[in-house]
Amino acid sequence: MPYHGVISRYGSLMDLPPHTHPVTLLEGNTPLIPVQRLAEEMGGGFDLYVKYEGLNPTGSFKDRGMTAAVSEAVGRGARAVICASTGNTAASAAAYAARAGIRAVVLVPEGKIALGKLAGALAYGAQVVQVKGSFDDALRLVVEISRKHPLALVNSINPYRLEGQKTAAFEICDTLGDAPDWLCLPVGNAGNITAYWMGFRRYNAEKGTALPRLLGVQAAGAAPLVVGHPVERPETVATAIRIGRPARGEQALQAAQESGGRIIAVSDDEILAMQSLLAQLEGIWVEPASAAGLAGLAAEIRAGRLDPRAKTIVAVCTGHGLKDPDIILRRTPNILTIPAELAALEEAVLG
Ligand code: AN7
Repeated sequence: MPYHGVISRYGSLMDLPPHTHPVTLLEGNTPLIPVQRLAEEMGGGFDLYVKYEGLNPTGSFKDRGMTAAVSEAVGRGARAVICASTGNTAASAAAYAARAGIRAVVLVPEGKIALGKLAGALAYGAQVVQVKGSFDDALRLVVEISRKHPLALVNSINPYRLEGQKTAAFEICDTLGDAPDWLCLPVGNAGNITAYWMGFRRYNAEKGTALPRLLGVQAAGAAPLVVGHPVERPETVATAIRIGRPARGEQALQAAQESGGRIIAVSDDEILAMQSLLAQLEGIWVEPASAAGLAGLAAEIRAGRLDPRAKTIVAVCTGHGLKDPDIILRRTPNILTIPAELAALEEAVLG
């Protein structure tokens, strides 16, 4: 059967109102890639998979939630959507608004958004507004303006975003035949971990699949759910999750706890080391934030905190490496340049 996106595939398990008018870019249906060399590198003894969400139409998992939020908004006659974003939500909202023929306004923290995301939002024709402040400031502003004016808010405060994003849990269960023992993923505004837990619980109720333990991973400089209070000046190389006041923080903590899992923090160095390891060992290039789930898993294993009965582990890699090319180029200062001569090439390659 031809594939028509997550609403078409899983709509019967999504709580969307009857007026919903599907707007899709055929998002979802992303690969669950076995990464056994990486598993061995971490110590082995389990099957490890990457749910590669960077292969969605705009390069991140946000497209699953955006198809749902924009479809609902368009169905009730919205002519414009608005969001605050560290980048990926902005690009996704811009693309789905374009697809629907409506306007998109995106607020981003000035100077703190990766190049591929900013370029994406502009390419899809959104009005991009930079805020002198953090993502948290931008979110406060879009909540305020959307209360006063007919601008449909498509941040993950919007419940339909979670309805869309929970389909990734369905796909994982459908591919594996059951839920994994652990699911590891990055946590920023905490919508995605909340949505996954909704999805796994729904499949558990509908189909009797198991419930995984959730390992949510924040960046150490932006870890409000680990330190237990909002972080006023979040800072991390993983700009996607540079968030100090997560909108769904309480639900995320509850999901982690209910699942028998936890939310932890890893350093920027651990995130960047994992980004390189995944790319160079498995050929999967993800943006820094997307390596946080795996970096957290590696840290738990090193500390001897991983339940040895865990046999199947899925790490969600939320965004494509192409979103943030700068981070790689900045870490690679000297690329060899040679004259266009065979002798020079031989010298360079063969030593
Ligand atoms: C690659 O785009 O918040 O915990 O505004 O882009 O559901 O927020 C992005 C978040 C993980 C965290 N990985 O997900 C935004 C935004 C990537 C991301 C997250 C984000 P949530």
